[in-house]
Amino acid sequence: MVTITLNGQAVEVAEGSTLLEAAVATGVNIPTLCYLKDLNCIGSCRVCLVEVEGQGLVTACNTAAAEGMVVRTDTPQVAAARRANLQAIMDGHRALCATCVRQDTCALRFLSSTFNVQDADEALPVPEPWDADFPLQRDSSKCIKCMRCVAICDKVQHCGVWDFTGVGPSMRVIVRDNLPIADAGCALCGQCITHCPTGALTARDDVSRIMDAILDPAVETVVQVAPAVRAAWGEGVGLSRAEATPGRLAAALHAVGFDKVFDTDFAADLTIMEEGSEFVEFLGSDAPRPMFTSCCPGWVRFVKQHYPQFTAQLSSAKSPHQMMGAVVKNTLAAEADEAGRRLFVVSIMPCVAKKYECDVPELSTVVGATHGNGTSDADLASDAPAAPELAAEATPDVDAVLTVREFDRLLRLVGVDCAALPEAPFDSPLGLSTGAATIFGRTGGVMEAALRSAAYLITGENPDFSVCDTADATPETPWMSRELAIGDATVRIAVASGLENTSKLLDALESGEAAFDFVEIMACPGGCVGGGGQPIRFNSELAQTRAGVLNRLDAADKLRYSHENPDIAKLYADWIGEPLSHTAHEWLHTDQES
Ligand code: HC1
Ligand code: SF4
Repeated sequence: MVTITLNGQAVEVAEGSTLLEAAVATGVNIPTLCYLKDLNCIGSCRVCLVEVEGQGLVTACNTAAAEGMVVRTDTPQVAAARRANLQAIMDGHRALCATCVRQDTCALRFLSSTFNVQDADEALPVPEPWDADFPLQRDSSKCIKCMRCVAICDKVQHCGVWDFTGVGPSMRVIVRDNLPIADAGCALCGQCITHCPTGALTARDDVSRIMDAILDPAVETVVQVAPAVRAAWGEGVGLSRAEATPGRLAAALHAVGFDKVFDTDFAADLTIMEEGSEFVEFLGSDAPRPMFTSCCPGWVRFVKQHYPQFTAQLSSAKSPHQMMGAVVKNTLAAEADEAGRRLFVVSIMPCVAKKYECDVPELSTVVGATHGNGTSDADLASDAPAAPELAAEATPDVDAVLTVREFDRLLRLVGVDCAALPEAPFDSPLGLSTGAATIFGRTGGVMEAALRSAAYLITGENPDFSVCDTADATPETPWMSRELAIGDATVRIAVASGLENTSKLLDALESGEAAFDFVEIMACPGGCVGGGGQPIRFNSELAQTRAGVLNRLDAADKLRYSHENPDIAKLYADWIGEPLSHTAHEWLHTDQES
């Protein structure tokens, strides 16, 4: 330990601590813009200046606390120096706060108003060209060169999309090698967005498309909401965690004007039926190990771009929200058609990559090709109802995806008073789900849900697995692994989240240093609860808190096994037959190598 004097008080801090860490540990606030703990301690914004006796002004984020140091954070001189540095940053920033989607969560705006910084009186920077259709959007004129995106993308997500060029005032953040963003190896995890202090990085805004669909009488809007959304949506509309219940979420979706409100959790249960059955078949085969989960499009994009040798080992199951879209389009299209309406499926997701996933041509459904026209296949239950004729037509499973941030904005736009809403159920029959589905939203949840049902399929009994949680992954233990006895089989599983951790696991698999049967990967640290489309609170990592919400919902659920969801059983009886049937393959699986 070392002892320093901080604002007149003697303070003991761990050896090696920076002055910023010493201040945080003692409850003294020092403003920061570029600092990211352990990842980006470069002192480039110079907003964390403090005064050290004998040294003058130094940056707190990268100055080590030394025995006997006398430090002041609270003098007018320190404040004036911070203000001058903030003004210099603002002079190079195109501040369009009135229309910026980050206006409520922008660290620069907050500090600028606190420090009485003025709008730039110099020529504003001009935004560099950008692909307006790409799900990740960048406005270079709002970039303050803090390098947080470079650090998170390189050190946590292993993608290396961002780089910089030039030095001093001419330094610019760029896409590596000046590549078009679509060719730069971006997984679309969105972590650069949630760690950007300003509105320089955002997700493509699709709110207007959804408003147009809601207002069009010829369109029947069907919305679904991802597992991890229920743990975070209230953050952006001022609800406490106790107020932001799944029932109030369903009510809010109705209040926005969606015609049908379904739950992606239902489709997560369906995914377990398909992927769990696929895994049981896989276990009995000599296919190369391991089988990988496929529900995270950030991970799927990453493996295809960075480790294509593993692509063939992805589960063929579509992700739950795509399965939901396929089920909706196949089972409800005829009814909508009779009413002269066209179905439009919207997913509310904690995710930016889902905006890409819903546009993948292979993830579409040929409505009318199977049961929509009454031609049931052999494995369909014999008493299944024949649906009216429909012309066979390819349609995306999901028409549009909104992030949670966009959804919260939609609620504010429509003026929904969420706190006053009485709770409402999700619509039937695609709204009932189990606790196993709810934990999909956090790392380890898909694995646990799949094993709950795979074990039942193998032994005929419900197992009692402990939680597979990698929230505490460290550089030394980047993934969690277990060996589980299921019936006569020993199943070796591993779970990783974050793409740097994932690369370490893939490298170990490739070198033979590790061997597993089933591996769950989620691109975002902590899983979808930490997703790139979730609400932003500057310098707060909320994944673990949100995971706690999902774990509590699972523990409180009367149904905790996907195979016990009665509406899933009915969907199979009425439409699909059984897991891995011909219809299941047509609706719910995809060729990952195409
Ligand atoms: Fe996810 Fe999934 S859990 S991918 O993290 O498999 O986005 O929540 O919706 O589809 O169910 C995200 C979350 C989500 C899918 C499910
Ligand atoms: Fe999207 Fe979840 Fe994957 Fe992140 S972990 S990219 S939020 S699906």
